[in-house]
This record gives sequence, C-alpha cells and structure tokens, in this order.
Amino acid sequence: DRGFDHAAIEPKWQQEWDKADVFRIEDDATDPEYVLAMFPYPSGEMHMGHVRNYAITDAHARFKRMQGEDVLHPMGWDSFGLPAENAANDRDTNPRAWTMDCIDDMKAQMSMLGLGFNWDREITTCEPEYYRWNQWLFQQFHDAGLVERQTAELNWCPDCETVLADENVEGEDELCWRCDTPINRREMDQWFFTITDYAEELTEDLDSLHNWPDNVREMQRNWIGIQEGASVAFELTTGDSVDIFTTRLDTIYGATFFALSPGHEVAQELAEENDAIADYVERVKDADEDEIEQTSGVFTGEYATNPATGEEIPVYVADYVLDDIGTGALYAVPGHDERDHAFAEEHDIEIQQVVEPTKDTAVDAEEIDVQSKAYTKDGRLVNSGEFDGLASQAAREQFVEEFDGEFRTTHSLRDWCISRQRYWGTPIPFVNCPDCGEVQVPETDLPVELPEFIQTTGNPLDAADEWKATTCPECGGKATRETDTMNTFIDSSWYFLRFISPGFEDGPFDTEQASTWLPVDQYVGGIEHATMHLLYARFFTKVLDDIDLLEDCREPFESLLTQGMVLGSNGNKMSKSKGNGVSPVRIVEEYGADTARLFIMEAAQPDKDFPWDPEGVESASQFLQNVYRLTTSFTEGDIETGDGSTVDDQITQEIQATAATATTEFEQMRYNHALQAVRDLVSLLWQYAEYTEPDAETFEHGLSTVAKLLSPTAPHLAEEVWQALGNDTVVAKAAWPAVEMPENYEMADKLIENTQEDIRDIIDVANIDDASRVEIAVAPEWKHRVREIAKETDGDVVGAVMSDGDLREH
Ligand code: ANZ
Ligand code: ZN
Repeated sequence: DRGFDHAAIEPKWQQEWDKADVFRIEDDATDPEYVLAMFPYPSGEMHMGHVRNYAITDAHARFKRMQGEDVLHPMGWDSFGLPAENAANDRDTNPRAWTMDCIDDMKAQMSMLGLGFNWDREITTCEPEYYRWNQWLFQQFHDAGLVERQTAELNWCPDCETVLADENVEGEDELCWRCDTPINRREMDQWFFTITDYAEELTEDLDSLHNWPDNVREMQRNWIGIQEGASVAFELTTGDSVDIFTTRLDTIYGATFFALSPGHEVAQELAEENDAIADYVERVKDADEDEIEQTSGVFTGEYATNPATGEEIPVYVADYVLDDIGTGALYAVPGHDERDHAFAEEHDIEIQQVVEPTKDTAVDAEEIDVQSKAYTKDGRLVNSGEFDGLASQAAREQFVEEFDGEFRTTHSLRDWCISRQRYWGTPIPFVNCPDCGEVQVPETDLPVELPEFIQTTGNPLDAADEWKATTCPECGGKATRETDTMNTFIDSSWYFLRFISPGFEDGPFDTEQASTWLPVDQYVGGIEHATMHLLYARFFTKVLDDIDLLEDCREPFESLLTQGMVLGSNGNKMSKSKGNGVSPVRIVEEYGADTARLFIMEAAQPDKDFPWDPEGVESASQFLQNVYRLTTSFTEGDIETGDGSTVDDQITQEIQATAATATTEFEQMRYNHALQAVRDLVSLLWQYAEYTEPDAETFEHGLSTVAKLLSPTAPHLAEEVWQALGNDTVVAKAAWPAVEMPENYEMADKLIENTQEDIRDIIDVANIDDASRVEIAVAPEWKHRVREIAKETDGDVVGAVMSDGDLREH
C-alpha cells in the first residue's frame, strides 16, 4: 500500500498550480530570477536527459520563487532542422505536421512531470512570428557589415545534383543517403556571419564568467584558439613580398625553408606556370582537415630571403600550411618545431639549432639533439648572431622592431557559415536579380514565409517554382528568391531574448525590458553545447549590444551548469540503439513524477554522470510514502502528542539546522546534499514520535518544514503534506523556511561571503554540516588571503589538508 495514489494526486496539483497562477511572471517585474533550460528539439519523445535538465531548472525556479523572487522559467521549441525533413520523407507527411505533433507529445510529457514553466511565454522557432525576426536580425547584421558571401566546400551528389548535409553523407565511403553514389566536394558561395571579428572579445570575456564551469571556458578558448605572435615580410625571388605569421619569432635565425599553403595567392600564381605545383595543389585541395598529408609538399624552384640572416631559403608549397590560419605562409624552423622537423627529414632540408635550454628549463643542454628531435620549448638564443644569449621571450619582443614586423594575433575560429540548402529553416531574406544582383527583401515584406513542402531529392525550395519567382525590390524586374535557409543555431542564438517579451511586435524583443532582465541568472544544459551554441549566443549578445538593440549587456548567461548524463544501469550511455533506455513516461506511470524527479536529484550532483538504478527509484518511492505515512499518522492522531517532551528544544534546533543546510545546498544546486538532510529530519521526526507526549506544534513545524524543503524536487507530494497540515493555499507559493542561523552559522556565512567577494578562484565551498566549520578549497596562492579574511570575520583557520593535490583550507 503506497498510502497515496500518484496517478490521482499529481494531475490534481498540476491543475491547482494553474488555478493559483503559481508560475506566472508579470512584465513589470523589475529584476526577476531568470532560470533557463536549453530548449529542446521536439523529437516527440522525452528522454532521461531532458527529465534531468528540467528537474534541475524547475527545482531552482521553485526554490527561488519560495524565497520571494519573481521567477522567469520559460520553455519553447527549437523546431527547425533537418531531422524533421527526414522524418517527413520517411513517413510521407510534411515537416510542419510532424513537428507540431511532436511538440504536442512532448508538452504533454512535460506536464505529466509537473514542471512549472511559463507556458504563456512559449515560443516555437518554426512559426513565422518567430522566424520573421531571424530574417530581420539577419538584415541588421548585414547592415552592420557582419554578413559576407564567402566560398565554402560542400558535399555534392553528382547523381542527385544536390548539396548534402553532413548527416546525409553515409559511411566511410561517403555515399549519398538517397542514391548511394559517392559524393564529392564543391566550392560554392555561401552566406557567412563574420564571428571572427569578435574572436578576441569572445576570448577575453571568458575571464569574467566566474560562474561557468572551467572546462566549458577552456573548450571555448581552444575553439577560438587565439594566438599571439608577429608577422614579418619575406622577399621572394618571384618578386613578391610575402607576410608570414609566427608565434616563435625568436627562432628566425633557424629558418631553413619557407612554405606556402596550397591556396596562397603566390602558390596559385606559381601553379599556373609549373605543372608539378599545379598537380600537387590539385591533389591536396579536396582533402579534409583530418586527411592533411603532414610531410607532403613540392619545391617551387624559388627562394625567400631571411631578413635576419640575409640567407636564401627554398620555398615549398605544403599541405600542412593551412589557407585560413595566419597569412597562409610561414618560415619553417625544423630544429624547434615538430611539423617542420618531419617535413625537413622527408625533404632532406638542413636542421639548425638556435635555442638552447637554460637552467630553469630543467633540461640538460647536453641532451638536446635537434637533428633527431625538435626542441620546442623556450630558452636562450644560440647561433643567432649578435643576439646569442638573449631569452626567447625578450627576443620575440625585440625582433618585431628589428625585422620590421608587427605584433599580430591570429585564431583558429572560422567565420560562421549559416547557409543551408534545405527546406525546414528560415528563408534568407534576399532575392537574386539578373540586373541588380543580391537585393534585400524590404522590411515591410517580412516574413518571407516557407511555401508548402515538396518531396524531392534536392532542396525543396529549389523545386518550389511559384514561390521562387518574384520581383526585384529595386528595379521591379523578374527575380528569384534566395533558396538557402539559415542554420538553426541562429534560432537558438537569441531565443532567451524572445522569452522576455514573447508577443512583442515592433522588433525581436523589447530592448529596455531585455536589458534589465538579462543576463539569464542560471542556464542549464548539456556539455555538447559548450562550443557552438554557447559561443554563437555570446556572439549575438555582443553584436546586439553594439547595434543598440541591447543596452550594456555583453554576456547572456551569468551562471552555467552543464548537467551530467543519465547512464544506463550498466553504466553506458542510455540510448535506444543500445536497448538500455528507460522511458520517462513509463517511470512516471509506474511510480509518479515525484519519484522520478527525486531519484534523479538524489542520485548525484547535477554536473556528474550517474547510472539509472532501479533500487534507487524504489528507495525514492519508499521515502515519499514514508513522508506521507508520517504526515497522516500525525494528522489522524496516531502519534500521541501532548504537553511536550524532554527533547522539544533539540528537535526545534534540528529542524532549523536542516532548513539552514538545505538552503545553502539549494543555493549551490547540490540537491543530493539538501535531500539527505531532509531524509535525516524525517527519520528524526519518527524517533520524536516515540517520545512521551511530543509537542504538537514542534511536530507540525517539522512536517511543514519537510513539505517546504521537498517542494522543489517532489512538488506534488509536498502539496499533499501541506494540505494535510491544514493549509488552504499551495506550498509552491509558501515562503521558504526562515533560516534562523545559529551564531556560528552567521560567522561561517560571513566568511564564505567575504571570501567569495574577494577571491576569484574558489575551487569549492564544501558542505557546512557542522555550523562551526566551513571548508573552502582555494588555489594555493590564495591561502594567505583566506587566513586574513578568517581573522577579519572573527573566524580562525583550524586546518589545512592536501586532497586530490589541491590545498584545502578549513
Ligand atoms: C616559426 C616557428 C618556429 C613556429 C618554431 C613554431 C615553432 P602553434 O605552433 O600551434 O603555436 N603557422 C603559421 N601559419 C600557419 C598556417 N597557415 N598553417 C599551419 N601552421 C602555421 O601555431 C603557430 C605556428 O604555426 C606559427 O609559428 C607557425 O610556425 C605555424 F620553432 O613560425 B611558427
Ligand atoms: Zn533588379
């Protein structure tokens, strides 16, 4: 006997919340807590990863709401994209109908879980009322000079005569998904956003994102790949002056050859007169990045003059030099660079040492033999003329002036190709006129709506003749519509802004309201979005600020939590293909939403992976029944309360301590710790029930605290308990327990607060289970500062231990 019927109580409370308008947030809220889960692609079926994502944001939103904050916790659908088009082709329907069905299904599943979203702010990116603003924003970006036509290589099926998305190229042989013809690559003009204009700011501002996981910031830093170096001009025997990019100007005396990328202008010119070069360029030009032939290249017969030594060094065209990094040209130093070394060995080029280790480099100079292996670290210059003995870093600075160079940074980030040759996306608002060229669709003609879907091998928009035929906005003559659609990452680059003013008609969002409601206070989603989505959204935010659509808002997401994975019970990734998927719907039907949510929240900290565990589910279910039984035992008089027992004061203290612990843990989103404290309190109340005449008020205080503390993670059962205690409003709207911190708690709190204000690299603030001790883990260089702060706050440092190699200050 479960004591309560989840199938009856859960829908009941969901309705009560709606009736009481618990989740609404008014437009005039001044500074709401913005809690956001990455909006899903509506595939039709929620998986456990979704459940975990929304269980986390809902817990945080409910907690903040009970603390008296206005909370924005919206939900919508990232509903454009190729899978809908493929599904439509497979099922003989159209992408719109299929997508809308999927949305209905997923929304029903979300409701079943009791997730408190602002459904009055729902957005669906495939609706014209949303994507018209993609088109409008595209035009603003265009007017700001951030849209360019550039050539890009695309997958091309020669049989279907169509461009294919990467997903539609199958297997290692790279066959067309339709006709099994091997695909090839074609260079075509595409639309690009010049995100590289923001490469430096996107890197620098990562330093200000203190509440983002370090690994995400590191991934973005690497993705952008800023490198500081210099460019210097080399005179070639061809008569050209060619700029190189280097991060190791200190090694210039050791340059023994010069290399051009196959796409470099000078290489192209040379290829016109030299068949060997032409053949080579032709051979390597179709290679993917992972197919680069590291040591292949051809000697051009030309030479470059090293400005440092005056010597002439041979010029090669080499595949390992990339077209779009730096200047596409480099001087090579085989003695100090591994790639150059490998190339030199292959082509019998001289290898010279120009840097040797110093005492601090911790390598013995005697052991270095650059003939067999490049020495790639810094050191002190040798064989470098008058500069022998100079340190690498000093040489890099001095040589820029010495050899007429310039300090330069480069990056591995590329411009963002946003063209897609598919139907299910936002039409790019341009027309192609034979006389005027590419002409923007006037603002008053937006949105350019998608025509009816047509099943075809290629881009359905190319086959939509009637839709394609239009007139030129400039000359009025016959013209055709642009048939490329936008990459769906554009939709998700600004959706968090649309949620703020979803019905706004004068623009994509209300500038003033967005500027005050941003940044999103807490963003939660998968680590798979660490680079693209999160980088594009940051880029959009900066651009919008620069074109005055936002005011003083350079970063969209204040805190980021990347949730861990829910694994199969065998510890592998849960997936349909592995057959180890656990269906959220089935779990909710069998155990109820509260059990599913509680299990997930108790299983691990939100950022850690954990395996699905049927015993854990059972334990969560039993705990909820236990809470319910404790409540009814009390309300139905099975527990004999009376004038008070010997332990009443102690119990009160424990109730307060539990509320205090849970509050801190909820604040830090460590739900498993918070819930352990609640479980302990429930056990304690059972013990309390055994005493002679426990005080009824104290008992009720205990139970109502349990109801409140459970409300963010097991919201339905919490209501049931709350109601049984005689309350006639919902606990979802009740005030979070006032935390009366014992004296020591206050001191501990002050210490944490001061430390956090002061010290940027706090590694962890651990559980404060005993009010007199706080564990703060900091980087070693901060330990003295922690001591000082402890003194300032009348605390005392009582210990420091090493754990996992980190210094921990207690
Ligand atoms: C001379 C040199 C000497 C370099 C040396 C390195 C070491 P990393 O190595 O990742 O820091 N480079 C420049 N343009 C390039 C291109 N288009 N394609 C491939 N490589 C290119 O990246 C910086 C180095 O990459 C640059 O510094 C350059 O080689 C090479 F002992 O210049 B170096
Ligand atoms: Zn025209």
